[in-house]
Parts: sequence; structure tokens; C-alpha cells
Amino acid sequence: MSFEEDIRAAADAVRSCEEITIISHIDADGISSESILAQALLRQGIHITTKFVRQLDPLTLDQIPDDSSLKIFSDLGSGQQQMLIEKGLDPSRTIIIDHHVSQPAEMGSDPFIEVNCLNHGHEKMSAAGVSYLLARELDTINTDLAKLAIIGNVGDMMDREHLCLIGPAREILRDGITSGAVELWEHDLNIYGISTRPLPQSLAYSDDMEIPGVSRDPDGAGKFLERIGITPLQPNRWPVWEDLSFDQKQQVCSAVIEQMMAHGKDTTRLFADHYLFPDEDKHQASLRNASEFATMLNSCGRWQRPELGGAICRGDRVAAYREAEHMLRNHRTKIREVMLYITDTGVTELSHMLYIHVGGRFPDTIVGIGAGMALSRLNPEKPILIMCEDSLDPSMTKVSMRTRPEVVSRGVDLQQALSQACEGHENCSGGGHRIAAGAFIPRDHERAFIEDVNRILAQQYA
Ligand SMILES: [Mn+2]
Repeated sequence: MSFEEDIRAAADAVRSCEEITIISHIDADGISSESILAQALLRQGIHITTKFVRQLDPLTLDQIPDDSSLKIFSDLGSGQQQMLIEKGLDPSRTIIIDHHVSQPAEMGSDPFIEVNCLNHGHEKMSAAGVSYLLARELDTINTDLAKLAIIGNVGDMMDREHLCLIGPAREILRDGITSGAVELWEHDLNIYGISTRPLPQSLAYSDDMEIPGVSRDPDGAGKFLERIGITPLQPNRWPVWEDLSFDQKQQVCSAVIEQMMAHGKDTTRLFADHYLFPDEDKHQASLRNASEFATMLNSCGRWQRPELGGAICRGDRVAAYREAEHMLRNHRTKIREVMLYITDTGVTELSHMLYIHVGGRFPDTIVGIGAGMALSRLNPEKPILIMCEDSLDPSMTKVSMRTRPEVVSRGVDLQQALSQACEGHENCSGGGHRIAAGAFIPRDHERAFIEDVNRILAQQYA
């Protein structure tokens, strides 16, 4: 069946339902995906119950109600179909909305109703994108949900490699622009935090640009800006990128290009698309653009409050927003602690990767993000692998890996590296994406696992 036929089949399956249970992932993609599905289904008059899970394993599956409701798994499920069968889920009453590698159940069982863009060659689209296409198939009034689909896609870094959304995700972007909820800033400066971060910080900590005198040096970045006439609004209060006029932005871009060219730096990743939300209040700046909105959802999920993120996706700008802002501040502080711990402690450098074990010092839900941030301050040429205790099971270790787009373009695939390394050890499971991946392994396999991953990476580089 084609992608469109899969979408239609899923739409047909939900239309006749009265009750649906959504099981979704706790990250920005999973949270926005759930909000798209729940709102679209509510508009059909269907009663919805949601269960957010950190991962799909036999334990979490036990928490799913054994009732007559249709089950929709979103942002997970494709890789766990055999487990779903073993847990007794009825394939004709279960829809999987996903974008991870699909592994059908063993021969003999009926297939699930699965809508997975990856099965149709669309690598740069997330579960929120698939959920949106299903919502739009149900009713075209749901095009107002395109904004949430953009947030999910950006949250899952679908725009990172090409520095813009492509393929079906780009078509969803067009719906968002048409509905008026999304504004596209095309080929804009490739920095993070355009609505909330003081500009010197944004410039100093861009992962993609090496600007001599500016990168990793916020004071240097401030001086750089002052030289071209961009100054603090008040003492110590710098404007954010969104505050600058068109002319000021042009000035910054020209100065950045000049500085990079003068030092022979690669400028190919200097510009990226930004997705702005003009309907969001400037006083709630964390929601003004897709990547910062996604960060807020991620912080809700990673601190075990995904439903707060869900409330924000549904439009709560008072109680849930206030609480989420508080969590976001805490989230940033903790990630910063992880990053500083890594850079202060130092990592072990192997032939093809960096690694560090942080034990039980930090929540296992944020160490991967901290490692990603630390990477630009370490040797960004090699992927980083970080290990920590699994908070749910002390006999297990959680592994996270991060790398940069240039490394991926040289043939490195972290998802493949971790999955392959898992095959060589018992009770290991891993997955993710080329640029960011994770695994759970038994604690006593740590050493051997690291060596295996390094060896696999060596083959990938070759
Ligand atoms: Mn996802």
C-alpha cells in the first residue's frame, strides 16, 4: 500500500470508534503527536484517554487498559510489533503511527494498521507529521494543527541535516503558513534561541558555525556585536535575534560571513530556516518559534510531566504554561550541570569516539542532551557516548550517543551502530536516529559494549 493508502486505512479505522486510547512517547514529537491526534479525534466526537510512556517495554505495556477501546501508538510501536502481539493486542484494533524502523511481528500474525513514513522512504518526517496527515485526512478543518506538526518535526531534528524541512514535512509547513499560524523565515542565521536567548549567547553556542573570536566566548560575541553597532538594550540586557530589524540582521550576517571567510572557516551551514508563531505572545517567548517550543515540551516530558506539555499544545497559556516555564528553567540548569560536569571531568578519547560514564549523578532523561551540548566544546569530530545508571533498573545502564551533521554526512549512523552493538549482547535494546541514538544494556556489559561501538564506528568511517 502507498503512504496515502495507509493514512486512509487508519482514518477509516478510527471513524467508527467511540473510544480510543492513545499511547505516546514523552518527548516533544510524542507530546505534539498526541495533541494532534487527541484534538482531531475529539472533533469527531470520539472519547480519548492518553497514556504517555518513556519507552515501550513489557512493563509499560502492562499499564495499558485491557478494554475495548481502539489503541493508537504514536511515536513508538513500529519496532515492537512482536511484543505487542505477545501482549495480546488485537492487530485489527491497534493503529501504529510512527517513523522509527519497522519490524513486523513474526509470520502467522495479522499485520497491525501501521502508518509509518519511513516505510515509504520519507526519512525526514516525525510522528507528529504522520499524525497530522491522519488528522487532515479525517477533516480538513484540522489544518490548524499543522503548527504542532512542525514543532514535533523540529523537536525530532528532522530539519537538522538539510537545515530546513523537506518532503511531506515541507508540505505540512505550507498548510501552517496558509492557516496563518506559522511564519517561515527562510535562509535565516543558523542559531538557536532566536526568541529568548541574548544574542551573544546564541552566536557563541551555535553548533554549526565556527566563528573565530565568537564561538564558545559570549564576551567575545558581545564585543563582536558592539563593533558593528549592535548594543545591549539596557546594561547587560542584550536583544534576542527576533528583536533585530531587517537591516541589523543583514549587518550581523555580513559580519559573521566576513569573520569566518577571513579565517578560512566553512560557511556552508551558516543559514537555516526558522519557523515562527506570530500568534504567540511576546511575553511567552519560549513558544514563539518551533525549536524553543519543542524544548519546552521536551522539558515537560523529561521531568515526568508530559501532560503539562499536552495542555500547552491544546492552548493553555496560564496555569500549565506557568508551571512549564518553571520546569524549563530547572531543565536548563540541570542540562548545564551535565554539560559542565562532562567538560570539567573530561572524556575518554578512543580512536573513533569519545565516552564518559556519569553514574547516578543526573537524571537519565537529560544526560543525552547534556552530552550533545558538551560535544561542541570538546572534539566535535567524533561522536560522544555517555553512560549513566538506569533510574528504573539499577542493573541496567542507559547509553546515549550524539554527533554532528557533518559527521553523519561522512557516513556515521549512530542508530545503526548501537543496534548492531546490541546484537552482540544479551538483553540489550537500542534505537534512534543517525545523529542521536540510545540503548539500554546490562551493567556488566559496559566495557565490551563500548569497544564494540568503537569498532563499528571505525567501519562506518571507512
Ligand atoms: Mn519521534
